[in-house]
Amino acid sequence: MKLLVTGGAGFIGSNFIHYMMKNYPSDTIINFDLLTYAGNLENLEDIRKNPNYHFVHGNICNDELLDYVIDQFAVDAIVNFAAESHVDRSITEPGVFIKTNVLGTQTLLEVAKNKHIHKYLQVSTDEVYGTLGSTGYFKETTPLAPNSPYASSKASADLVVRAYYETYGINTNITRCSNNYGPYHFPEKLIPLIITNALENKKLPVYGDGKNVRDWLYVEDHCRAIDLVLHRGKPGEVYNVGGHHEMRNIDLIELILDKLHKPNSLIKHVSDRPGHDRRYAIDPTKITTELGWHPQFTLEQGLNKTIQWYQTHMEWWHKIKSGSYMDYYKKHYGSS
Ligand code: NAD
Ligand code: TDX
Repeated sequence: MKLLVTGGAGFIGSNFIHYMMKNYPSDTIINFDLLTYAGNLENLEDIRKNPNYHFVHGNICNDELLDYVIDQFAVDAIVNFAAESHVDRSITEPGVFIKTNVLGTQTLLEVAKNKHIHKYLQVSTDEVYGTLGSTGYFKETTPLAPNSPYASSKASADLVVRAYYETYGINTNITRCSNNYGPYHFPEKLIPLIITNALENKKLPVYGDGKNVRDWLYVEDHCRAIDLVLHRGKPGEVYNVGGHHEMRNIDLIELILDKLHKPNSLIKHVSDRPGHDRRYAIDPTKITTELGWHPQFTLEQGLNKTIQWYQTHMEWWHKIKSGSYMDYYKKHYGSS
């Protein structure tokens, strides 16, 4: 397969490229990425020289460049990870989320249509469903009810994907996964933020009462789900991905502190995120029964691996946290 992976220099995209290069060594992978603040080629340093891996610096809104790349490499499938992905940034700067996540997706679909791409896979999120109360699960049939500008941009993109399947018959799939964590996770997100701040004995900002629930999945389990959908997903179908690993933020933070032998006194409750979704939880029955997907890592195992990765890759995150990220951090959290 000749696979165009957009957003491959980010967290999940780079894990996916590693996963694919390991499991399908004769496939060709073209990583197409704009290298925004979240894109980092160091995530792929070890495979940089692999002859089956290619990097193209570009914007998914640039149809001419996409046309050129697809012809040049005879691409037959696209997996779209490229996105603005941080909810908090979408609250202060929603415009770029609409441009990249909605217009970028439509541009990719248009190119996929014109170039007769065999499969287009949109990597979406459970956030498109909005929030749950204390019971219930998101199913593929749950109505879309996004609450943040980020979630609304992803939901909009999903609807454009649907329209390209229904109208033009493109072979599309959408995966909607719960919160990922693991290596190369940008430290603006909760788990890497908590681990790295705790390692530096810095305060750990908890939004509101900390009782919001997220359903955590180790990134490699997500990559395996995408692989299955890419190869065996039924045209036009949506697949929810999640491993039933729900936890309240505050409990998760205390668990991480315990593993790091750091005191709970580092926790600092701060103002809540506007429109903060209370609970996410995925029902993965469809991908489990149709495609045989099961998570391989428990939250305990995944967290241990992740903590160990951040402990042994200090240089990777020190570099990020000493750059323009610190300007964002101070603006968002104040100087503490
Ligand atoms: P990320 O922010 O770590 O990476 C995004 C990547 O996209 C970066 O490499 C960035 O440079 C690139 N990019 C941004 N704008 C671009 C553009 N216009 N053109 C080309 N490249 C561009 O994100 P992530 O956490 O790896 O998420 C990847 C995808 O998975 C996103 O679509 C996100 O919505 C989805 N998702 C994420 C999670 C999660 O928990 N992180 C869960 C479910 C779904
Ligand atoms: O400093 C913080 N304090 C805090 O309490 C941060 C950054 C987050 N939180 C809370 C907000 C959420 O309830 O932790 C939870 C997780 O927050 P994020 O890591 O920002 O993730 P979330 O908003 O749930 O969205 C993530 O999962 C779905 C990804 O960022 C999205 O890209 C993905 O679609």
